[in-house]
Amino acid sequence: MSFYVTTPIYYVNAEPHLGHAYTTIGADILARHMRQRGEDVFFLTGTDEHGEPVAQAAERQGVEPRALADKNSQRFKDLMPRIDASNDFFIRTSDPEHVAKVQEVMQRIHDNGHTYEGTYEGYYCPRCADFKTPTELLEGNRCPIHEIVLELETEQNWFFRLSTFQEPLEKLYAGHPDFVRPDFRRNEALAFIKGGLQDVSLSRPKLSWGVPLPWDPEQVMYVWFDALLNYYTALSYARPGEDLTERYWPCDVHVMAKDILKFHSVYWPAMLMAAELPLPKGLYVHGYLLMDDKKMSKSLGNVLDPFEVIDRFGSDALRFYCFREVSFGQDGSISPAGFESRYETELANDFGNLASRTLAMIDRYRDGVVPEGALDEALAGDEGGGAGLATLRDRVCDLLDGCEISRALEACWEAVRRLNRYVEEMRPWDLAKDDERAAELDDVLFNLAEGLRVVTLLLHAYMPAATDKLLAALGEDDRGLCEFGSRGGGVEVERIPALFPKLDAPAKG
Ligand code: ME8
Repeated sequence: MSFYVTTPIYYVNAEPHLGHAYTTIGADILARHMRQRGEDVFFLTGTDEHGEPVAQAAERQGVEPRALADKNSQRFKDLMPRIDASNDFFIRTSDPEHVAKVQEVMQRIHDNGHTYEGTYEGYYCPRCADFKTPTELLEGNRCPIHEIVLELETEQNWFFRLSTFQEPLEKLYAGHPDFVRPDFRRNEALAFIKGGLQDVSLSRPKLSWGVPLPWDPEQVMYVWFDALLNYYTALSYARPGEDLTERYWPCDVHVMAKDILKFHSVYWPAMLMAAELPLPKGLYVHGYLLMDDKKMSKSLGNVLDPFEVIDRFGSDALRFYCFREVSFGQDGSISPAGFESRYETELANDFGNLASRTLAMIDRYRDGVVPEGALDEALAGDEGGGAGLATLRDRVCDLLDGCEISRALEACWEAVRRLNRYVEEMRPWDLAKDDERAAELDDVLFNLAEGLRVVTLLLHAYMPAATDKLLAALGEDDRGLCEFGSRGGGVEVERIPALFPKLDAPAKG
């Protein structure tokens, strides 16, 4: 089966920060996991380059919008291999193929009678590229997200008849309870729809940095219409000479934070209905990474540079930390000190030690060959916290089917801890002293190697680099997911240096 997952396309008005890395890593974990399940995966990310946020940032810096877009888009592109994102394509909305396809779809929406010309008056936030309703504004007509003072703007432009999609959207939500996850975000989206939908402006007359309306080239498309369509247009040109639309559309899941929920849960399905295109199967809306209790954002300036974090902790640790510390779906605070603490206690101690002691004991007691043994019923079973290894794979798959990335990671971590407890309980170092108990030692080492292999395969989507090393050391070439007990003994393993070596200098903060 095919599985198509996307991230938002990021604005190129500034460099990437950890918030962008977070969503991208989340989507990457889903993509990698589904590939391990044998699905035909397409994972898309990219940059949103048109419209006011970029035009204004370029003006402030005294450069052309295209120059700023080229520079920052490249920073986002460079980020992808650094965070081990396995995206199948990187779309730029300045790609001529994207522009042409957007014009084609918008012309269809126009031809289908869903547009008209009118006058708009409202408070416009150039950073959000969005008009705000008076109730959304902070005191002093300030943007609720960027906290900047907004101007009242009046302009002549084209409108999209969003109001006529109120009923179809309500029907969509009634018929697809999973369209927006988690549930509380679905309720927010539905409340917005039920509150009454207003038509929205579809073009901007004063801007030149954008996609011209095919039927009125004096106006450029409101950036959100151009941006949302990236999820659809990318498939038509991601592979030269091949159109992937049939193969992957409709999308399985669009991943994003709650700041852009309205666009994805209301505008986007309405646009697709207007263009008579199939709707995505669902959205997953996560919370914000906070620094000092505020949303990490370039306009507030409280950002962590992902490149610096990776230089210090490595990509695996970043990928792990984000989804351990901040439960996917909720807001959560992160800090350099928090990174350090989880690195030491969970990566170096829990997982790193389990790996090194398992490999070391097989090396020392059995010359580096996993012995044959019998599966330990207690380790396999679900009693004592529901962390049984026999059901681990299915539980993780079910959770990741619902994009529950943190809960699936927690299930794996329970298994890591359970395996560590198993070592403490079984005391293989004592068994090794007694030749009469050689068969018991075989069983323990067999179960440890097998448990570690199964959990490491599940963690591979989260920490691809470290798990690759460990799986190679465990003599496992395949990356497909396995059941506990599916591999017998007789496999050679080798000791490797610490997967998560001690950090040198302490982090500040
Ligand atoms: O909104 N915590 O682009 P953008 C978690 N171009 N995620 C965060 C975050 C934080 N503190 N800060 C940013 C746009 N993100 C549009 C999208 S899509 C058709 C167009 C992530 O550069 C999160 O995924 O402002 C959020 O939704 C996205 O970056 C916004 O990126």
